[in-house]
This record gives sequence, C-alpha cells and structure tokens, in this order.
Amino acid sequence: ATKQKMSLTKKVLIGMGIGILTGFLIRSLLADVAFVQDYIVNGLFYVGGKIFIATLKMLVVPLIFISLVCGTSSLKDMSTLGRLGGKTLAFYMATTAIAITLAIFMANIFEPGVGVDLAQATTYAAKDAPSLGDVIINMFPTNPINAMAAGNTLQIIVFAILFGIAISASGSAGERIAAIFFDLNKVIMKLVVMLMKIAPYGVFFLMAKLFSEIGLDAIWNLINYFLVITAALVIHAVVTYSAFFKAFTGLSPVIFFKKMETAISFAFSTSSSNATIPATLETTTKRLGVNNKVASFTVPLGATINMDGTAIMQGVATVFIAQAFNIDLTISDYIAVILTATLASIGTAGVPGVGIIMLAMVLNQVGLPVEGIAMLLGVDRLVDMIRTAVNITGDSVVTCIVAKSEGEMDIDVFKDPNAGNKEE
Ligand code: DAS
Repeated sequence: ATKQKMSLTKKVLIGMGIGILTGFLIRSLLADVAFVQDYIVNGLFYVGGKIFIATLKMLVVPLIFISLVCGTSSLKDMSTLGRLGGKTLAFYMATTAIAITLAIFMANIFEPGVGVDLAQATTYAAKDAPSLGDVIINMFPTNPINAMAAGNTLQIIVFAILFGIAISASGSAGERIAAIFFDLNKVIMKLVVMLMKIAPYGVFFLMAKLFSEIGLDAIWNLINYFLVITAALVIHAVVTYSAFFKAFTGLSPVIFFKKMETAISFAFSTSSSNATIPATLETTTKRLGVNNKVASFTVPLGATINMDGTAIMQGVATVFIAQAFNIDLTISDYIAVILTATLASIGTAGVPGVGIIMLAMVLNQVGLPVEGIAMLLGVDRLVDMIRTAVNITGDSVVTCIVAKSEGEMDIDVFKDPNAGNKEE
C-alpha cells in the first residue's frame, strides 16, 4: 500500500516535541558550551524561528485584505453582514465575559497570591487604557495603505468590508473585480499551504530556542499562579467551548478539537494570534468546512478583539496581585476588571506579550499596584503560549457557530477526517 503521507499536524506536533526536548537537553547539558550557545541556540535556532514567524506575518495583511474583500463582496446583501457582525460580536463578548468570570472565581477559591513574597515587585511602566471613543475612531483608517503598512488589523478589516460592499454594489465592474479577488484568494491560500510545509521546522526552532533558555525554575516560585491559570485555560477550552460548540452547532466538539491541532500548535509556538491567522483561516475553511465569506470576517476580527485566554490571565493576575498586596477587591472592582479587560482586548492586536501590557490598564482601573506585574513576567512567556492557543480556539468556535447559524458550514467537509490534507 502507498505509505500514508504523514499529516502536517503530526509533523508539527513532532517538531514541537523534539524542539522542547532539544531545548531541555541543551539547557541541562550544554549550557556553558560557547559554540552551542553562539552558533546553535543564538544562530540556527534564532534565525530559523525568526524566519518562520516572518513568513507567517508576511501573509497576514494580504490574506486579511484579499479574503475579506472576497468574502464581503459575495455576501448577498447588507443585512447579512449586519447579522453576521452582530452574532460574531455577541458570541465573542459572551465567551470573554465567561472566561474572565471563571478566572476571577478560581483565583478567589485557590488564592494563589496569598502569602507571596513581594521582593520581586519592582517598578513597571504602565500605559493608560484607550477610551471607547478612541477605540471606535481608530478603527477607521485615514489612509488604508498606511493601515496595511502598519499592520493595523482593525483598520484593514473596516476598509476591506467597505471595499467589498462597494464591489457588490458596482454591477459589471464589481463582478470583474470580484472575480479577480476570488482568484487572488485561491492563490494566497495556496501560498499559505506552501509556507505551512516549513512549519514543523519553524516550530522546532522556536521551541528549541525557548526551552534552551527558559527554565522551569521560573514556574516553581509562581507554581500556584501558573497552575490556577493553566487550569482555568483548560477548563474554559474543554468545558465552555465544547458546551458552546455542541449547543449551537449540534456537531461533535471532539472532531472540532482534532482538526484544530495544527492551528493550536501554531498559536502555542508563535504566541501570536495574528501570526496564526493563516493557519486559523486554512483550518476553519478547509478542515472545518466554514465558508470563506464568514471565516474571512470572523477569524481576523477574532485574532484582534477576541482573547479569552488573555482575559483569563488578567482575571487570575488581578486577583493574585490583590492577594499578594493584601488589598480587598469589591464587586464593583471586579465588574470594572471585566469591562476593562474586555475593552482593552478590543484595542490591541494579537501579538506576543500584549496581554501583559493590557493587564497594566486593568490594574490601573482598579487602583492596584502595577509593580505586581514584575512578579509575573518570569513565567509569562510560557503562559502566553497557552493563552494564545485558547484565544484562537475561541475565535474558531465562534466562527463555526456563526457559520452554522447562517447555513454557511459544509457538514460533509467537517465530518471528513482527511479534509484539508489532500493536495488540491
Ligand atoms: N499573545 C497574545 C495573542 O497573540 C495574547 C496575549 O499576549 O495575551 O493572542
């Protein structure tokens, strides 16, 4: 029988596993071998990982613009877009609110911050929260090319939607342009698949470099904090998402999670929702059967404004810092935390470490000392990987729910275990 081609997912998982192992071995056996540090860790691994991230980011702007113009121009009418947008925002906000409430609840039960040594609480420069008005005004690009050059995802989304609507209202001229964007979308998605072939190696380099530097000692002195966050992230992903997925699509969450493996491992190893957009878009359309007219809107939007994993980190971190500094939070403080964390996530893109920057805004809002963040930085690199994986999983769950409710999900593709693995 022809040797069954090992799926990309398997290769990526193997690349991740070997990378983590290699990192540990180098850290424990070769930490002081200059050659290894200079030419392997800071040479090969560093360069390889950076190139992998760059190839993913290179695709993000053209992919969002082309797929969203393509998707919006094929929407029948404006009311569809309004309905799509309304459902998407409602589910994104609902899952984030549940996430942060779960986090606050668990942090109050397990009290990870009680009795923590405040020695490491040094200074931390905090940025102030954008007002709702600013966030909404900043969504409209004054110069769309500049928005693309700056990678301002929300502005690209707004311009692409408006441009797509104009195409669908421009008669034959619009049809000709729409056909061009349809072809462009096929090409850019082919480019995504081509570049995903280097993923097993890219993921290996990222993990090997990270784990040859970061030790688990960073976790030990924050083990309670790390465990409470990880538990909340896993519960939210497995329980909340499975319940929502089953309740609103009627389909199997097990198949969903199985097909999400590649995108989840991309998010885990890049710690960037934005860089994972190509993988999330390819997974939701090719493997889960979501029509591009829905995914092209919900996936980039979700990568930017929907960060359930980040909200969970912020919920636990806020309670942890309050406990560490012996400050009691009132119910209205918690409500302020939930609102600020949700609002802060809208104004910031999905890039590594953005959650910590937003955490400072949340702490400021409730008058908690931002110095507390300095205590959490040591373990944040690892937490960022797990919470980013939850962020994009939440984006994909809502994408499927909205698509299914619009009749824009191909159930045969969803149920086909090999969907997306076949070379087109
Ligand atoms: N790394 C961010 C993301 O890409 C999440 C975070 O920093 O909290 O989703």
